[in-house]
Amino acid sequence: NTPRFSLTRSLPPGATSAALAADVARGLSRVPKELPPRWFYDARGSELFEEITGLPEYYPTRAEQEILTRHAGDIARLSGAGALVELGSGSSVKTRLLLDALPERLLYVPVDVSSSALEAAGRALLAERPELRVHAMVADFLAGLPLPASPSPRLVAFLGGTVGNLLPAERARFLTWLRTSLAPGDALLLGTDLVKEPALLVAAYDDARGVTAEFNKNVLRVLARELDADCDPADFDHVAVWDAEREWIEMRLRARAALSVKVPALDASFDFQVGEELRTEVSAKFRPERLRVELADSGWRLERMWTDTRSRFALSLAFP
Ligand code: AVJ
Repeated sequence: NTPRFSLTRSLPPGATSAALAADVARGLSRVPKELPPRWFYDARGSELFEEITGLPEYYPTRAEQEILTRHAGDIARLSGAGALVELGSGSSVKTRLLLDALPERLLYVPVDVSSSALEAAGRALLAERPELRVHAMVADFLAGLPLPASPSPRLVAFLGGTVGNLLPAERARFLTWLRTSLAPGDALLLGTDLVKEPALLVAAYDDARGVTAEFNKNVLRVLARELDADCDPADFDHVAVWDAEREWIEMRLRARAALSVKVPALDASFDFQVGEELRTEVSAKFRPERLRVELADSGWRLERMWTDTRSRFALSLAFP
């Protein structure tokens, strides 16, 4: 009688704040300053992101949902999956659309850096689905964790466009690593946001209600709590810019005045000039043709690519 819910941490306790300390030491001493986006997602950051997905300006979640609503049946049939591994477990609505199309007796393996998000989502799904088993994993999958053992064939879903948080070279490495981690017959379902009019892209990352600004500034709260850093969100402005050449959105935090962020945990302090920016996220947007090439270059065999009716977002099903 195996339990229907389990949660595994792939990282020893303390590893997370050590990784954060290392990222801060490296990222805040370089020019321009940068931090990886994974540090947004503590409990509050995960909640803010959920709120973002419902904003009128933030179209990716709805566009991807539209594709899943139409094609979850095709995805289930083409993959033949008996297990669903979800990287960055994200929004429960999308998970439900996939689960509804897959066999009822299924192992669901959500992998996320936020244990609070995993607990809440996992337990809610179990209550609705008597045949489901959930094996949640707290892990930074972008760091190349070993994928948990699970029945084959498995469908690995990496939704929301999060693959766009990786820089091109990291993305190529990640896609290659993921392919070599899978067995023949397994499948990847990859969500990617598409290039579109810059005004629409910028609005999606700089919403009128300021929820994205709060989400961006949340990383400062994480630094204050985890490393005792003396940074005040009120000292920074939220910035979202479209880099037309590299075709990605950047989120940044811009110092409103010259200031110094002391980080006792590192026995260091980091100076900001007035107007100096800290890059907190890259969110790449894709062209379907370019995406085909990237998948092929990392060894994937693309089975299908679907887009929503307004061609804002793409879902690709590929085999290793
Ligand atoms: C969860 C990484 C897909 O890049 O659009 C939302 C995160 N950042 N608003 C994205 C995010 C700002 C989101 N991903």
